Amino acid sequence: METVTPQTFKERANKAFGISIEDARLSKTYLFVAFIALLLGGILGLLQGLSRAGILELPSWFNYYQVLTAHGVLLVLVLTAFFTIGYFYAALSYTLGGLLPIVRKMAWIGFGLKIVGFVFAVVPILMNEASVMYTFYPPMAASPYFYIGLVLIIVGIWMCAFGAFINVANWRKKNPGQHVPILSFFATGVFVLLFFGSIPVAIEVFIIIPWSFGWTDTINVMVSRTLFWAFGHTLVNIWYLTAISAWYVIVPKVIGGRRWSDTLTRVVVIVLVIINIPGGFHHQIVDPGIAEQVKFIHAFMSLSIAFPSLMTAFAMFAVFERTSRKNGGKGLLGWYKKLPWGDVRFLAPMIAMIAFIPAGAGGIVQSTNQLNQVVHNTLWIVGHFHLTVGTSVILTFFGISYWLVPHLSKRVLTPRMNKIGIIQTIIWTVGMLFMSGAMHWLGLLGAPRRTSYTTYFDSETALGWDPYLMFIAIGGTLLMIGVIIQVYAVIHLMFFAPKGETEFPIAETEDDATKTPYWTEHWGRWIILMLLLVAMGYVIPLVEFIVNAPPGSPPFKTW
Ligand code: HEM
Ligand SMILES: [Cu+2]
Repeated sequence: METVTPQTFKERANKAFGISIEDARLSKTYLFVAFIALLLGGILGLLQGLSRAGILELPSWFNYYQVLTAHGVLLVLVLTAFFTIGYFYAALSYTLGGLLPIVRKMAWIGFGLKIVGFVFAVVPILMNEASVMYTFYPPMAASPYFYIGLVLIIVGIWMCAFGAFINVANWRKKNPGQHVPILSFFATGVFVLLFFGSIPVAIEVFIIIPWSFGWTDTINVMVSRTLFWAFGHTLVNIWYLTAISAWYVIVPKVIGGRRWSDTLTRVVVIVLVIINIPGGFHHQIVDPGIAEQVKFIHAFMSLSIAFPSLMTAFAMFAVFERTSRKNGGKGLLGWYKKLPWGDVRFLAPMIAMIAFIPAGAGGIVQSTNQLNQVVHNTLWIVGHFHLTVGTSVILTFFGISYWLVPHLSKRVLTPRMNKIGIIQTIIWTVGMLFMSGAMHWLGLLGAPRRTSYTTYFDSETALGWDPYLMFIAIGGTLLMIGVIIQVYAVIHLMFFAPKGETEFPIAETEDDATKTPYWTEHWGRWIILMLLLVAMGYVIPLVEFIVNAPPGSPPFKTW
């Protein structure tokens, strides 16, 4: 138990000298791994794009499905998890006056577990023993070591989640009656979702491991898929919550403005945490054995996410307009000229927000039963998530990296690096427009996802896809250039940029802001509500899958 005086001293020290060296090292290491994953995943993405366009033939020892599995694991698991943890741990350290030593230790143990788990998962992929994609749906069965790796990754993430809870709880005890600083509030929401959302996938993996070893004969396929998406869908909203934390808190500061309503911001976090998990069946709209009513509940819950999203859109544009007018912006729309378009810390998240408009609209399309039949398992879906996670989320992360990395490494963002960042953002945007646009269109033309290049015996329909597949190759090439520039920027800002202080940009609320009610801090309540909704969404279908179980399936190696 620390006494009060050294803590306040530490807090003051943090303000004066920035983040402590040890906390900075932790976050920097997490971010470094995230961007190496981007580099490797990007190379694999380009290989896929070229191979699907029929331009490149992959060797038999590293086939399309190995590449696809590794691309998915590296980008949606490694990159996002490591970035999220690196970013929020920096935020916890900065806003709560430093990490507790025990918390720092937990985050390092979590780091080690995740890296060891990753090695366990990747080796079977490289040996062609785990070409099951990142969704690893049974009855496809990988080498058991692949799943053991996943368990280690999950436990590693739990270490970080509990570390965050301990740090926040400690701060609250020392600051009774006060609101947790807003970024730490976001972090709490994210780690609550990470912890509860990964319980179902942990259960799934524990069912799969004995089956993949051959100790149990069969597996209940529907239970596995359902447990997977209870997690997978939550993961999506964890990225989303991480991205909007920067939109609400960082972007207003970067443009020289104030935050939108603190109450509204906290309500958005709470609502997302409560309503997110029971939406998973929108990934299983065409799956059999799920009552229509249950699918309807999930469709309703997924569409409800649109509500906080619209609140976010409203809040952001209000901040933009208000700040620009303060700086002399005139007319109905003329104020947009007063925004700092030449500042990569603004441009990248701004394009991310704009991309979220078509991305969210596509999501609403897919959650609709009839339209889902049209796009299910086509390249449309791939186009959709390259817009959501591959643009909205990732561009926000890129934008964060231009101040967070120099902040952590006590260096500065030079005008030259800023310009490189602007170029990177534009290349990424154009590349994604090509690639994701073509994918959406190809999906409507019936081109399947997760399928290596084939002309289906020169079928006319399949040959008709060829010109659009070229756009995937062109877009993919641009994106690869973008990846290289981005990784260069991060390495430069981490190790080579000129020394100096870089601020951690956190916007204040308006001076005349009304006081946020204290009930927003009652996390216990929100978690109980969340669990009630999870029960509403999942108890009936899971009981039905188990009570009326179809014959289970033995493991299959389909590749
Ligand atoms: C250089 C940039 C990138 C390129 C060229 C690229 C390209 C591709 C291609 C061609 C596919 C396979 C389509 C299929 O056969 O189904 C794919 C799948 C995928 N990509 Fe990317 N991508 C890139 C970046 C990203 C990023 C940044 C993310 C996420 C953060 C991402 C996440 C995914 C996921 C989750 C899949 C699906 C894997 C699966 O179906 O199992 N990609 N990508
Ligand atoms: Cu989802």
